[in-house]
Amino acid sequence: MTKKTIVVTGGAGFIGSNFVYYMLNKYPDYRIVCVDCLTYAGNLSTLKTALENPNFRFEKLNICDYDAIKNLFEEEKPDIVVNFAAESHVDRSIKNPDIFVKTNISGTQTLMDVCRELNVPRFHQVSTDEVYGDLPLDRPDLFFTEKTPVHASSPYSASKAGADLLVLAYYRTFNFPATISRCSNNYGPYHFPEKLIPLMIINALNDKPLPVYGDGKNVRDWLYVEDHCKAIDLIIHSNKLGEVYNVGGHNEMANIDIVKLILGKLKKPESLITFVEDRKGHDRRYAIDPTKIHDELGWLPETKFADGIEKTIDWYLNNKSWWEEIISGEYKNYYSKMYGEN
Ligand code: TDX
Repeated sequence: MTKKTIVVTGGAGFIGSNFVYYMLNKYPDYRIVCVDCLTYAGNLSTLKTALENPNFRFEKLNICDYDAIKNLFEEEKPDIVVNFAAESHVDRSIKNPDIFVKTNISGTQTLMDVCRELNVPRFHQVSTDEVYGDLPLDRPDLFFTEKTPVHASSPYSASKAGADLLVLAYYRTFNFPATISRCSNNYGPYHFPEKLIPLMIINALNDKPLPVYGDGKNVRDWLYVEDHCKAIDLIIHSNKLGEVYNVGGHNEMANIDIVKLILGKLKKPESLITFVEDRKGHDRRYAIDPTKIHDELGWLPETKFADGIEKTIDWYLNNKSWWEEIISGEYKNYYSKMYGEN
């Protein structure tokens, strides 16, 4: 494999950091340049081991800052840019849509404009199945395919859909060499504690109530984060351009079943479950049809949920200092505003 320089934006976040480690391990000759502006969800301690690797560089930059990104790209001459940088929490987008539009849409546009200006040969946009809206619970035969119309429900998913449309428009108008992946819910190490799985693991460990929205019957299609990294690796090393790939695990589960499973694994009582007010506009079910990426690129999810959740719980048990530092900081204010308690 020829040596490449890959810029990973949002590489201090959950999926981005997993991708940084995946690539550093798999391609010891590659240079991985991480761009992250270290918002609340980006954490340098996540990249501690990567920072010791001479093939890794970290730059604290905002993807909306055209000049700074251009300077970096002029210096590094990336072969590939993979854009993970995004505001990603639906509940936060309901409270404050503004930053979602700025980072997710304008940030993507800025990155693509720099890439066009400097003729970067390849750009990949990491997107989400949420751009398709949701599916009804009583139609288990329905799945999102790449042909499903974009139909976002929350300010978060609308901002991701907006970015996707821009990427496809750049491909069509400027022949911009881009691809998009739309993944289902990821889980695994370094998942920020505001999201369902880490929040429930951490609250259970701390004997705190587990806040389940609505009736808990909403369904998500869970994918172990490493399988997602493998899919992106295949896409960016393929010669496909202008294509969208759905990435999902065919692993649908109701929220309440996940919560009960976590409690069972941690030997904590189900009395910790607390049903709380539903999320506004709460999507009912996400389910991905990953046939295209399987047929064209040979991707299949490898980690079974039973194994992935075990590994994830172990990771949170073995990395308490990582999440304890987060939940004792600014996150405390978010948590009490969101859930009305400390
Ligand atoms: O406290 C909670 N209680 C609860 O019942 C939280 C945080 C969530 N939930 C429910 C809402 C959802 O039905 O759990 C489900 C999963 O919620 P999140 O972890 O917030 O994920 P979701 O809204 O499904 O979006 C996630 O997957 C798609 C990511 O946050 C997105 O960034 C990604 O694009």
